[in-house]
Amino acid sequence: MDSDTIAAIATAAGEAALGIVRVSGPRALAVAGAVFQGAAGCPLADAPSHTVQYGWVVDLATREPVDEVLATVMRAPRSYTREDVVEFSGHGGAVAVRRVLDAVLAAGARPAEPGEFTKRAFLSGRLDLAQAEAVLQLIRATHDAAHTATLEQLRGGLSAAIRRLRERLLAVQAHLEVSVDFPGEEHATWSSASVDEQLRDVAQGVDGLLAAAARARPRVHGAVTVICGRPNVGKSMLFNAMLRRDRAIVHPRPGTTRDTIEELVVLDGMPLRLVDTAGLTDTADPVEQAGVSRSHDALAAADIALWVVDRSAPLTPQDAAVAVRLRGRRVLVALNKVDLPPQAAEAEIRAAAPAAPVVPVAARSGLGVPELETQLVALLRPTVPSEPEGPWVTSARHDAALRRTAEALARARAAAGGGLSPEFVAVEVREALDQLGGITGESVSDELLAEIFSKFCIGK
Ligand SMILES: Nc1nc2c(ncn2[C@@H]2O[C@H](COP(=O)(O)OP(=O)(O)O)[C@@H](O)[C@H]2O)c(=O)[nH]1
Ligand SMILES: [Mg+2]
Repeated sequence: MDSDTIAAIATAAGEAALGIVRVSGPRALAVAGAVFQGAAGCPLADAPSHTVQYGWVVDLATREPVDEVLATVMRAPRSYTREDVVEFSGHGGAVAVRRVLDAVLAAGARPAEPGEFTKRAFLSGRLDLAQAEAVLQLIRATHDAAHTATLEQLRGGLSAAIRRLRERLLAVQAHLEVSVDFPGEEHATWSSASVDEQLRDVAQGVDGLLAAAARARPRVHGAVTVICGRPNVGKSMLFNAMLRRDRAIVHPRPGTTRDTIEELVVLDGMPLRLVDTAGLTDTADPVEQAGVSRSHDALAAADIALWVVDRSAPLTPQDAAVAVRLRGRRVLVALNKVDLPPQAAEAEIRAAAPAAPVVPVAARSGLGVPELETQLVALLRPTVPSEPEGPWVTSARHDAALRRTAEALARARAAAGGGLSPEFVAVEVREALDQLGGITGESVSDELLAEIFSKFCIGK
């Protein structure tokens, strides 16, 4: 393990009451102590663990004051990294906290890499990999459900479920390996039926986690809400109205929106991945055509379609074609441009999307948009669980690893059922174990670790 002493600013940049510089490593107390002048005169190196000392950070060379701070001392192994840690809480803002960091670096610490504190927490065994990743997700959580799910992961909920599955597989593995090592010996005879039964149990556990993840997806990552309709009905203007800012280009010329644009909005605690799309139309323009094809893809993945219809113009065959596309999907109709004299017959629109509620709006002024949002949430709320029914798998990496586990287990069961010798079953069980171990970090490459932790911010 790396024995450098590292330091970084742990708080966000910008004007703030406090700024925290974190120092971790075998020399943390010496390094931080070299630039700390305690008001009580007690050197940091003598401070008991888990105490706070008031004083000043001073320039190493000149002893000029740098900032007024509280120094928190946490001695190994009772710290985030399980190393000696000192945290200076000083003033926030652009200068003070940076100057404290500079002082600490001058005293011999090295700047931490992104995620290095959490990486050390993982390497020292304080957190497993799923928990370490939860730290990153927790920092990035944009709404309560994401926070709840990642907090559960940080507390080890997912890790415990994975560990239980691994333990059962390890028992199967041991059984198979004995059979491989001592073929034909009495104690080594293996029953493919019993192996299959145990593998089936584990596979059911894996499937259960995947199913819970699929159910939780809209709650944690946002329900995919695709704004669709023919060109020029005001999709982009409605998108902007719902975001309360000018995100997408709005223009009277049809075909302005070429690509899909996605933003997260949180309505009454419900996260939505709001997608603005190119108008659904037949077009000869290859670029617009590519946009239309993306719109179709977005629609295919939608939890709900927000169909925008321009009430100020008669319905067109293009509108009818969109309605056909939306058949069988969950739809909410935004009857737009109600600030203009009506042209489209509402009965015709209701007939085109019989099950869909219709909300009149004027995207331009924002009229009706809150009602539209209330309807949207009312339609989505019953479809997504409000509480986790077990650990929620929230990361794409974990989801992929679970899928590969399920595949390996299916191959293992096929081998066992097909009368193959235990070696063949064992290879697949080993693969399943590796995939599960990749989630919690028992079996991960250094490259993968580097990649995971590089996504962290500096100071975490
Ligand atoms: N009067 C009025 N015009 C609107 C409204 N919403 C959109 N528009 C206009 O309709 C045109 C097309 O809007 P845009 O959002 O680009 O449509 P999109 O092609 O469906 O994305 C623009 O000129 C907008 O100013 C509305 O509620 N009232
Ligand atoms: Mg548009």
